[in-house]
Amino acid sequence: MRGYYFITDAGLSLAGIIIDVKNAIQAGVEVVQYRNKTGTTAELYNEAAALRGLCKRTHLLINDRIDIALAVGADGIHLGQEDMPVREARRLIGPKKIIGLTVHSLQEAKEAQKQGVDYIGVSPIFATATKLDAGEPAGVLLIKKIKKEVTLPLVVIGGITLKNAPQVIAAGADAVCAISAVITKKDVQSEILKFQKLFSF
Ligand code: 3NM
Repeated sequence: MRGYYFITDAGLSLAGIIIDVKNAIQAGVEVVQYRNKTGTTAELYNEAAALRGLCKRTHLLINDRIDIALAVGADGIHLGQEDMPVREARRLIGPKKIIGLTVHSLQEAKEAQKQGVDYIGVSPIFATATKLDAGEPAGVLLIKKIKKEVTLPLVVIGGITLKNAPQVIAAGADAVCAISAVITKKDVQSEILKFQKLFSF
């Protein structure tokens, strides 16, 4: 898992999530995560099914909702600490699917590795207005600490911009997610490509 990691956000998007995802695929992202915390199950299913149709060679992950992931044949799920326990998620989704887990500390990162997740999300690195309950920013030090002791790919999130991305990559991030820094811009594809360049694509 490397480069820019895309997460949908219908509330912040200028163009809508379908157009955003098309742009992200054009920019060569490896992963699209469908995240919708407010929609009905029917809306989630319909949107996720549409994204499945678009993400042919791009991994489609679903935030939190294992039922939606199974229903649309997604490539995996992304869980938070308050979501389904990893061992149950693994049992439901099967051994071949991707499971990502958000962690906020070195302890949680080590625990995630023991539980057999495929990558971890480290968050929030900087202050963010996109997720109101994100908690206190951890700073780049947490990335460095986790990188030393955990071998899983690290996806970092929370207040990432083109300006601060070089320091998070230098600290050990394998992938970066920046939501507001990208989808509030007119040309989403070119913004993502600027992030991709930081990984020397
Ligand atoms: N999860 P932006 S922060 C979806 O801390 C999400 O777990 C977070 O948006 C966490 O790039 C976040 O605009 C939003 O700061 C990140």
